Amino acid sequence: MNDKTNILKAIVDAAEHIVVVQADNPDGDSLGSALALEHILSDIGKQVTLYCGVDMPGYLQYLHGWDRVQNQLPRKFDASIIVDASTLSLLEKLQASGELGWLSTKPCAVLDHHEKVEKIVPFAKVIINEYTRSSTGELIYTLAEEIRWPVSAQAGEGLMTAILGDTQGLSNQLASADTYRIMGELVALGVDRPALEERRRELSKMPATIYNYKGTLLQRTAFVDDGRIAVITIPQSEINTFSPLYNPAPLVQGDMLQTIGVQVAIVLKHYADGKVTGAIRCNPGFGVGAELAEHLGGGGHAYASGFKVTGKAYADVRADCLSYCQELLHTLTDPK
Ligand SMILES: [Mn+2]
Repeated sequence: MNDKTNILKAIVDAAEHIVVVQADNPDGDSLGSALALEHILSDIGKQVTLYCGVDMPGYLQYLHGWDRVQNQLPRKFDASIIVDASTLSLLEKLQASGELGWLSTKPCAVLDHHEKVEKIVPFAKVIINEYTRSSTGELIYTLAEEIRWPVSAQAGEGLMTAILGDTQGLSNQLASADTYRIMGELVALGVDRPALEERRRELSKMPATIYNYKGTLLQRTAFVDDGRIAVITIPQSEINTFSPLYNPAPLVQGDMLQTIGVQVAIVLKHYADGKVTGAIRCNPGFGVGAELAEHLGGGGHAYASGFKVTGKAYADVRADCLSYCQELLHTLTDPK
């Protein structure tokens, strides 16, 4: 075992009660990793509490145990493990509640796979951040192998979910040969991927009213800049009727990006109080999302970003968004 793995093992060995912390942006990797650690550490006799400052998103609620994640630290614990984030900027909920200070007084290990990290958690005793790993779940599997922590099928289900989440079902560049090896071993452990997939699909099914509404949105899509940008606006009345049932942007953005020629898909929401929000998604090679969102006071990643504007006329926001998006796309295609 290398030094870092030894420190992780020592932190776990010395603790009776361990808190597994997910940052303020939970996803399949962080929740799957947290649930896997809960099983792995329970199986070696530890008490485990799962913490996340924000609620688990609905699309993850097919994972058994998601409802054990709580949004407060327990009164007493001996150590913590932060999964899938090494930056303080994603632990704002703990900062706001004053609990971060509390966390910092106990031994803390960070398990992550993000390449560029700013504001690194300063109080961690050990940070194991391997950016060659597809996911934190994959990292945890290799650590369990090294330390010889047994991995049950239940733990394996969390790890598989973590890997599939970050690799988009083993389809993106993050999936390495070792990722496939580990997936094979998880199947050998008894993890039933088809059953997992079926539970996920069952949970993400839409009501018939939403199915029909999706048709309306597709009809209303505007294609601008020679079809490079697809844009839809959702007014307050539709937000009231449909948003409680299903989030409209992810309902159509995949189809918008699957339209020939489309480089950027934008879903605007126009609220009655004048607020305008935008969800931006881009196709590979056209990652203007972060810059476009920043121009409008928002932020995010190259391929997925968002913004919120208040105090400006909707028509002006839409025009500004589309013209700046065109400018960014044209800079990409005609480099100066
Ligand atoms: Mn991840």
